[in-house]
Amino acid sequence: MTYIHDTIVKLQHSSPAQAEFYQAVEEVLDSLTAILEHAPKYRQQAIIERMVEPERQIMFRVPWVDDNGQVQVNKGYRVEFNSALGPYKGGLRFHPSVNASIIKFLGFEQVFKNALTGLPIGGAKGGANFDPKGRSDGEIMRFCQSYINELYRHIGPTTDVPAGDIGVGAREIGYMFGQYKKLVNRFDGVFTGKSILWGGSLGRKEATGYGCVYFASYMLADRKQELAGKTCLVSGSGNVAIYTIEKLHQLGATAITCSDSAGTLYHAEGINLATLKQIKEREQGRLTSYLQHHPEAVYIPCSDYPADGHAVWRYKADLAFPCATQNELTQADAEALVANGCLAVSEGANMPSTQDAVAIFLRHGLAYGPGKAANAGGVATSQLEMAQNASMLSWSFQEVDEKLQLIMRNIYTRARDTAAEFGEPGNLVLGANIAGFRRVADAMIEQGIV
Ligand code: NDP
Ligand code: 2IT
Repeated sequence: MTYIHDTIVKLQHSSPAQAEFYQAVEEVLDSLTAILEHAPKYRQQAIIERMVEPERQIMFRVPWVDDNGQVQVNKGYRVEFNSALGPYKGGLRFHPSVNASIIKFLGFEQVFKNALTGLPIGGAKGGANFDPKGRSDGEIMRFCQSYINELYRHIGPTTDVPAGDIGVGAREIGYMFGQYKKLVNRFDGVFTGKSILWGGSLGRKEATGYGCVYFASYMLADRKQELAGKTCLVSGSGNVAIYTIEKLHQLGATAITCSDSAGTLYHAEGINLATLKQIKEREQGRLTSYLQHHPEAVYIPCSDYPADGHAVWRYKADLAFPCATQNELTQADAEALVANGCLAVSEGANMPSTQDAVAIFLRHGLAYGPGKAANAGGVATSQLEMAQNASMLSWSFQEVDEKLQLIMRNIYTRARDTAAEFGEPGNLVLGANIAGFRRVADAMIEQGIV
């Protein structure tokens, strides 16, 4: 469709050198051909042109002093993408690879993901090119405080509500909330992923990983399959990976791999979650220390990865859960998964599979849950945290988990039924993109040209 092609070309001129952002936009726009042809109102209202341009982008200097007294300077971002459905909502990523392209791709995905949950939340993303690895607690605190010294004026419980993402967990949320409260002199529910001690929700920490596994179980159920007894490949070893593994094990499946940015761990009898949590949640250590506890496991450093992909995806298993980062599953990895008889892929991470890899999953009829559907349990539970804060109540773990399961089931059926409605049954990429788009686009039309 030339309209879509022209939109991408214009974007490449107006926002140069943003490869990840173009990748995310292209995937969504490719799915929209059918709906754009059937409903001319979206073109007449320039909905696509408006959707690919963030409502507001904030970029700022983040100066701080390290433990040696040296002044460090990082670049901070918050991209407030779309507020048609509710306050801007989305995580913050602290990682050295962060740049405008990465934050924009994440913010763009977040708009459709949040719409798909059916909850009243707009889309945003932020972060900084700060590398927390090897930094002391004091350095992390000073960085978070400096970051908020600028961001505080742009956020608020009904304006923009940040949360965690890569490199941002409960500790960082605590330091950022503390500085925000100091500056505005209000105890607002302005972040999600807060500590349970002061306004966090039970179940938020587990929600993305648990939700991603629930999503897989719904995809499997429609194929008369179940999780119990399945072997699973998981990448990453952070928040999403750990709680994906936990739920897999609870439901009778076995995760045999995990990874970090230095290498991959393979443990044939199943990853020992207690050891993994000890290393990653308490010691902030590396996966190599797992071998001290379980010498029979195998560790593959990145230097030994195949040239065309990632070691994790080369093991034989029934299911795959990419839970680390974008573009971590290549075409060659997808071919290896298919050759090894993989049945389903459920994405805990955002855009972990390259476009070529996705095409292979769809061509071979795998059950494929794209990140904006399969990992939406995290942001959905963030919205449950906002609801608890607004009502000054707190719900039990079981209550939150039941709501999470219902939301994930609704996301799955919405994506599945929309795919069927548009003539591509089983294509959850198309179904998720159209279902998310329709909700945001119709809200934008009702709210006029703003
Ligand atoms: P964490 O920081 O807790 O963990 C990230 C994990 O991925 C770590 O194991 C990290 O290894 C690994 N990783 C990060 N970057 C790279 C890289 N460039 N190459 C290889 N490995 C890498 O983050 P989360 O678990 O929260 O996030 C993981 C993914 O899930 C991200 O794509 C995020 O956007 C997505 N997501 C997160 C949600 C949440 O609620 N937290 C919600 C929805 C999606 P190392 O420790 O060595 O850096
Ligand atoms: O990518 C994501 O959905 C997140 N990092 C969670 C966002 C949130 O607001 O909980």
